[in-house]
Amino acid sequence: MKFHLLTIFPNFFEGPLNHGVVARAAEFGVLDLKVHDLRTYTHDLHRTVDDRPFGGGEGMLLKPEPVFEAVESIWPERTEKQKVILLSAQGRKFTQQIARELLEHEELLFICGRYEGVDERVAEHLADYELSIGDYVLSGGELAAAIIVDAVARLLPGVVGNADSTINESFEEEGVLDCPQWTRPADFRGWKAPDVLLGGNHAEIKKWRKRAAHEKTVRLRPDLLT
Ligand code: 9D3
Repeated sequence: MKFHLLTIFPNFFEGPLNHGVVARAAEFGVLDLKVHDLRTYTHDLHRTVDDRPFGGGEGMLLKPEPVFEAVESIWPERTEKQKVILLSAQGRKFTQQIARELLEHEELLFICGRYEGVDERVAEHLADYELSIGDYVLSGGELAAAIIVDAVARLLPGVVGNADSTINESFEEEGVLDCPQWTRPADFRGWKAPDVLLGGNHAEIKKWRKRAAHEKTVRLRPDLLT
């Protein structure tokens, strides 16, 4: 699978995407990541990518021309398997279900918004998806894009050790959180791991975990239960 990241901060992704699962996917050749500097697609001396909003208002917007030109230059003949994703604070909220849907495409191009936003013609006439990662204010789309790349890349076959370890995950089939877990030592500063988990009664353990997962979901994520 191939991911393109279009940004005014091309160095931004050196940290988040060069570690762990995403880096391994790239090494194994199941993932190809390309970062593109939006300013490459400007023509003026100052390499201008932003301008003021019509009708007035705070701040600046990303201009449409460099964004359209970048996408048309990266994909001179765009096909059905190539999808453009605009990251914006107004987007549909990214979920595990959308991660699974994105996995079906061959190539994804992420447009990282900056400033107060992006000219609406990018959302209307260029992007296939307009996504947000949640209801909080970021300073741009780069972190959001890195998060979505991570969530999709780890689902690629052969990545997490990925025969079936990503098939039954929280939020997806079950609608409850993972059960709480403990490791050694069994007694840490007087806080003990539950006895049932230390014994070998697997039927009891299974029952206990199901109950513990449900209780934790009620406490922290009642919205998942409905
Ligand atoms: C006037 C209100 N604006 C600033 C407080 C709205 C606004 C503009 C631009 C809010 C955020 C941004 C920049 N954010 C993104 O580009 C962004 C984002 C986000 O802020 N939250 C969650 N997901 C995303 S994806 C891209």
